[in-house]
Amino acid sequence: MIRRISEIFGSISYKPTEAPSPDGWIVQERAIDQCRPLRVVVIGSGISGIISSIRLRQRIPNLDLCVYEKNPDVGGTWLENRYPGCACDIPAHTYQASFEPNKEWSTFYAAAPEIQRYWKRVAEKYGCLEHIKFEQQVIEASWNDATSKWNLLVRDLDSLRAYPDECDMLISATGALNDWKWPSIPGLHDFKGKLMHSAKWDESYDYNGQRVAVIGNGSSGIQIVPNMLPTVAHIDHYVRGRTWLAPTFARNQIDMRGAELENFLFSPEEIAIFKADHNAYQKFRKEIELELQSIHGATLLGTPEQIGSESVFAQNMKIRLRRKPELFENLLPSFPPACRRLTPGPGYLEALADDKVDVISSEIVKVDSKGIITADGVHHPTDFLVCATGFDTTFTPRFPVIGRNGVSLAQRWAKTPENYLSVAVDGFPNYFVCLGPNSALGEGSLLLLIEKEIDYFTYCIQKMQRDNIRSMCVQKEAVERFTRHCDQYFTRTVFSSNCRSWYKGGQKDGRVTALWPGSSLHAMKTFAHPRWEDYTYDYVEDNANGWIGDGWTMNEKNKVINVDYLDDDQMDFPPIACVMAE
Ligand code: N01
Repeated sequence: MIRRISEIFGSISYKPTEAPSPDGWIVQERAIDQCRPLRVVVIGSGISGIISSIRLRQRIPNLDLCVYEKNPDVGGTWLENRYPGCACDIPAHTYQASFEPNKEWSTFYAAAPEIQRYWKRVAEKYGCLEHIKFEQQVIEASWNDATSKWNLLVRDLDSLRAYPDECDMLISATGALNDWKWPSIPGLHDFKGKLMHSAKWDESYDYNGQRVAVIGNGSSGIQIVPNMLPTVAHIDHYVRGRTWLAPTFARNQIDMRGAELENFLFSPEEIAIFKADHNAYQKFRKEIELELQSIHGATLLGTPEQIGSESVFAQNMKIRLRRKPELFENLLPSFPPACRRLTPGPGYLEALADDKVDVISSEIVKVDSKGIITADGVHHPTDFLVCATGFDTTFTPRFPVIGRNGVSLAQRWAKTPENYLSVAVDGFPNYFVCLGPNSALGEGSLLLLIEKEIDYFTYCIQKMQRDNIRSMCVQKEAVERFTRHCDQYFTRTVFSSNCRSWYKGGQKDGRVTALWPGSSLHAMKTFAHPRWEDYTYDYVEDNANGWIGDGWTMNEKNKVINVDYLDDDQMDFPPIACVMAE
């Protein structure tokens, strides 16, 4: 129930006066719940950018949101990556927004175009598109301490004109694996056949009937080899390091359907049941989610799950390589499973055992105009050379991000990408990173982690509005503590074992810079309650008392009195110990 004061007294306005105060006047002319206007810029409209756009608009009043996207469409990695077989190797029903289940995924592991279409639908449904400026690339960001704003330089990719912008809060949602790079192999660019990187695929190129070389057996190479195999004449697959292949999740779901992993399609009848019966869908979805969330123990050295996984994985690989048993010995790693990123690789091991594939483990020495020369002196002629060789994983942004005292993020992270909870860095106020260093997962649900990181950003921005804060910055000590915590945590995990991995910046040993120190359920709890004491704050008009305002609430200032706190649905009824007689 509400009442408008003007109904009683008409609309006489009140002007406060500042009485002289020897210590300075600290009563600030604002209602206690007045939310000051904030401009937030998000860089990127992949999954992180879309979820940020949804949650910020849902939770932050008085928000001016702008999302800059270099591409002509949303989807990020799922828009850009178009190599043959590009799909998510996490089951589709666990790789979607928690609040927007898609009951119509066509396959168990969804392909890139279907994932991109899903995120485009989500962006449309929640009204994100009108806030996204496409083909606009942020090329510089610098913090201005005097104004407590980020000054941006943005390039219009059509006219190539650069123009300035500014914001109170900057969120980097550019993705951890977006900056693809050529491998450093002598002579690579002397090659006269077709040369392509997995992350920059030219879909117009017809490789049918060709002799192909695929360098790299990371998650991309593992998907490319079986998917090119049916139409090419031959594949030389260059495998520098050994790798584990995982048995799939939800094996019982696959067995139930009598399907194979490679062709696990949901039937129209099953999709119709999911759509008609939400409980049936939830049961199915949660069963797969439960499996995804149940393997954290296998990442900790010496646990029964970790020790047990080696023999289960080895047995699975042996069966899948039964046509060429000698390959099993050549591929079996000496490091534990999950040290490098694990993938089930549907069809990969079976493809390696195909007569059209040669697995080459002799090191690549150089490339010439016609092919690849390996350390054993053999020249391997090739028509089409595919580098599935990964990304720049230094986490340094591709454009200058300049924080306090003129220090750039590239300088701050020159030695190692120290951070706080993967989302913040000292010296860079009002700046949050989605999927920054130490935010990837070796198991569990990455989408859950992304959502919870973004929740955390919204809690921080809400605090800035509530407490009249103009800038908040994580403390150096908190960054140092988290860095030390990560270093100690990872000594007990498989990720620190002796394998080359982008989790360690492409090194065999060294710091684990890419992974979250815990499970995704652990990340969910971590991000639920920001530790405000780990930040420092600057206040609007340098008045730390501003948060309490001038004694009014917003409604009262607008001459509206609201007593809905007496409604049953707003009442916090305590549990009753005994029922009293009337
Ligand atoms: O890259 P990688 P990726 N000579 O860095 C080899 C995500 N992803 O694009 O292991 C010879 O993992 C290198 O060899 P080595 C996912 O998070 C997800 O495959 O360093 N070889 C390695 O084998 C994944 O982890 C999906 O000895 C050279 C490979 O190239 C991440 O992206 C799908 C070489 C690089 O592997 C990156 O995967 C695809 C050289 N000079 C990707 N240089 C999903 O399904 C490098 N290599 C969700």
